[in-house]
Amino acid sequence: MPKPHVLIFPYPAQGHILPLLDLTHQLVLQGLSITIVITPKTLPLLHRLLRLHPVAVQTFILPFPSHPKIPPGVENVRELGNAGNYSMINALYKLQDPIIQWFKSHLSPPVAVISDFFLGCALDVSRHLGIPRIVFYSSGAFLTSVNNFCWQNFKAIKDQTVVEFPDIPGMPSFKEEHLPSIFRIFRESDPESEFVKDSFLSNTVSWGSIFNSFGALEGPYLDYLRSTLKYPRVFAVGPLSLIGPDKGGDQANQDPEEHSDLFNWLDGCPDGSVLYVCFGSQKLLKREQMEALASGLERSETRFIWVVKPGTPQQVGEGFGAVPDGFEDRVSGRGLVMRSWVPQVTILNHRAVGGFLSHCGWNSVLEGIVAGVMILGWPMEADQFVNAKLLVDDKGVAVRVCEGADSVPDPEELGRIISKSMGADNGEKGRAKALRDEAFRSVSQEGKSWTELGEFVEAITR
Ligand code: BUP
Repeated sequence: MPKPHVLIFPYPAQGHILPLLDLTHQLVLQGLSITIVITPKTLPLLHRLLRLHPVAVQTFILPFPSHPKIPPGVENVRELGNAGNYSMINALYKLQDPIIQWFKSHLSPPVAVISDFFLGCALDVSRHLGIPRIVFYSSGAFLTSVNNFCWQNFKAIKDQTVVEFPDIPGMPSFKEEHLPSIFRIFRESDPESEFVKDSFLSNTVSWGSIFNSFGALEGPYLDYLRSTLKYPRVFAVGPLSLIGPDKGGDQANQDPEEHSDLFNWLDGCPDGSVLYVCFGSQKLLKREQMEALASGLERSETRFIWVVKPGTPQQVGEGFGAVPDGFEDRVSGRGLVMRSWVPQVTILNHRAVGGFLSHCGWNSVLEGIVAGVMILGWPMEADQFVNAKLLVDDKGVAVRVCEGADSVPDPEELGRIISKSMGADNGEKGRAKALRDEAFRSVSQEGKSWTELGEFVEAITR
C-alpha cells in the first residue's frame, strides 16, 4: 500500500521554515511521504532533509510569482524586512492554481496540506481539493491567542492604546505598540491588508493546528485555543529542534573547526559565567544602541560573546552594527565579538554559558529554554514583545533589559542588570533549568509532545 502523502507549503523566512523541516523529518519517520512546495531560491534550505530522505521527500518547485512590491530575484523575507510580509503573503497566494493542477494530475495525491500560519490562503486550496488544511505555527500558542483576538476584534481595538484580552484566561494587557507587527501594520490601511486579514482568520477555521511549543510552556493558551478555534484539533509537538534531523536545527551545516577559537575560549571559562548576546538573523542595531550595549557589557564586568552581523554597505555607512572603537581591546580576554554566523545552539548548550541576551524571536526563545539558560530579553518588533511577556511575566525564566527597536538602553542600568542577573543564583536561573527538564520530558517517548505527534499522524491518515 502506498504511504499516505502530505503536501507541505512553507513560508519563505528561515525562522518559519527550519522548524517545519524538523517536523517533516519526523512525519517521514512515522511513515508519511511528503511533497514540499518551494520556490527556487529557497530550495537550498531543504538540501539536508532531501539528502536524508531522498525517496520519501519530494519537491514541487514553482517559480516565485511576480509582485509589484517585490524586486525581481527576491524570494525571502530577510531581503525585504518585516514590512515585506504583506506582499510576500499576497504573492504566494498566486501559487494556488498550479498546486491545484498538479494535485489533479497526481497518481497518489496528498491526503492533507500543512501550511505555514502566514499562508491562510492554503485553506482555499484544501477546500477546492476536498482535503484537510493543517496550520503550522512556527511560533507559540500565547502569540496565537493574541493574534486571533486582534484579527477577530480589530474594529473594537482599532484606536485603543492599551489592549485587554478579557476572554483569554491569565492574559495580561498589552500596549498598542507591543502588539504583533503584522497586525499593527494592518491598521495603517495598506491596500493589501484585507487579504492578509482574511488569510489570518482562515487559520481559525482550518481543520487543525500544529504548534512548535509544548504543554509545560503554554498549557493554558493551548487549552484556550482548543476551546475557541472552530476545530479543537490542536497538537503541540515541540520543541521541534529536539526531534529534528540532528537535534539542533541548522547546526549540522557548521564546520566545527570554523569556530575553534571561540570554543577553546569557552572551554576555559567557569560554568555559567558567559553571557551570549544575539538579536537573531535580521536585526542590526543602530550606532547609539551599539554604543550603549558595548558600554553596558563593559560596565557589567561579565564574560560575553556578542554576535554582530555584517550589514550591507549602506547599513555600515549609516553606522548600523558599528562596534565602538577600542571596545574590543578594552574587553580583551573577557569578551568576544563575532562577526559571522555562529552555531547558536551549540554555544547555548556549552556549560560555560549562563545567560542569553536575546531579541526573543521564537526560535531563540525555544533554543534558550532547551539549553536551560536564563534569558535577558530585549524585544524589538514582530512577535517579540509578546514572547518576552510570556517568558518574563508568565514563566519567570527571563528578565527584561530593554524594549523597542529604536530604544537606547541606559548603559549604567544595563550593566547593573547584567551583572546582577548573571552573578546571583536567582529564581530565573532555577526556573529556566526546570523548564528545560520539562522540554526534554515532552519529547521523550512518554512525553506529551511525542504523544500529540503520534495522535496527529493517526488523525490525518485514519
Ligand atoms: Br544571527 C544567528 N547563528 O549567528 P529567531 C542566528 N542563528 O544559529 P529571527 C544562528 O537563527 P524570525 C547566528 O539559532 C535561531 O535558530 C538561531 O531565529 C539562528 O529570530 C535563528 O530567534 C534565529 O526566531 O527570525 O532571526 O529574528 O524573524 O523568523 O523570528
